[in-house]
Amino acid sequence: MAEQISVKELLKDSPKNWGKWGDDDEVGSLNYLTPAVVAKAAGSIKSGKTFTLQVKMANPEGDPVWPGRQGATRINVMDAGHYHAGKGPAFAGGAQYADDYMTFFLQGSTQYDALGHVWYDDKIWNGRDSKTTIGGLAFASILPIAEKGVVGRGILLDMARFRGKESLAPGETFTHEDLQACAKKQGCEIQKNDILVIRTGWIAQYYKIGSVEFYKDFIEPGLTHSDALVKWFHEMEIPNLVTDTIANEVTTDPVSGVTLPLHNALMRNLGVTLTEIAWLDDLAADCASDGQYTFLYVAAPLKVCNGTGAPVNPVVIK
Ligand code: UVW
Repeated sequence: MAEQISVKELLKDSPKNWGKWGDDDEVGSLNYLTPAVVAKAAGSIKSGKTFTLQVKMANPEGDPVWPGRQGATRINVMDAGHYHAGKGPAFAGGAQYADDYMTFFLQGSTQYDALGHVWYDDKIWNGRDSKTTIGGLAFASILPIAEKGVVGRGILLDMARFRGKESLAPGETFTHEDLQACAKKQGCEIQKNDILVIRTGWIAQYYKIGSVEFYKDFIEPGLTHSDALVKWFHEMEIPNLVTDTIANEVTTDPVSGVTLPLHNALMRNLGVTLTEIAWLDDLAADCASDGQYTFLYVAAPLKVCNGTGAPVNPVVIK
């Protein structure tokens, strides 16, 4: 059996944006979303129809997460039951209330990855030491992304519809050329600085077939690594990749055998922000019915200090 190639070897000629926005930059390719780019993107709004892209959290049907993580747990700590048991706090005037708390993986819902979330060769985004992640991300955490916010022109690339499928199959791959062909079929074109919103139909399958079937021989469909694809993302100055899969790319690259190489090629090296587990089915149905696949995309993950990522409920305005 051939020896497994390392991600370092695979990406040895891959472009990097380290230093491009200064050595202290923590938001990477979001820098492409300048005020001029945002103002132009607002011109994509035609009808004012809105869509939210987060999956439900603490869903009784379960939360789709990367294997090894758990979905959110929400627990009531105050409700009418407490008052009926004589344990609710007595407010002057008689007002009563319900309260709860939730525990969850920061990557356990629709979420932004911090640029320091994934690395190889002991270096994270912008060349910082991976030791800066110990005990909490001291550099390139989710906080700077949350403070900046993400606003730009989004383009839905409905790969599932393009291939005439309800969902792409486990391990099914596609390339940047397929994205361009999909856009063409949809009657639109991917432009420089576009936020790519890619629908595979995969996350909807979690709710449809149930978690046991969903996680069996787990391998997600998605983009697959090539030098040409990384070069294209670099030249197109893509700020953000949003998908309805848990990890934004095919789980294991079928050519190299490397797990999640695009996390490193795009996020660690180019500073492309990754948004995972997005709910795209309602948006996609609307785009198919009115033929408008471009829109204003607005998102801001939660301001979690030192976090490796944070939940987000992006809003699309068509
Ligand atoms: C992993 O961290 C494995 O994936 P994700 O970026 O989907 O959270």
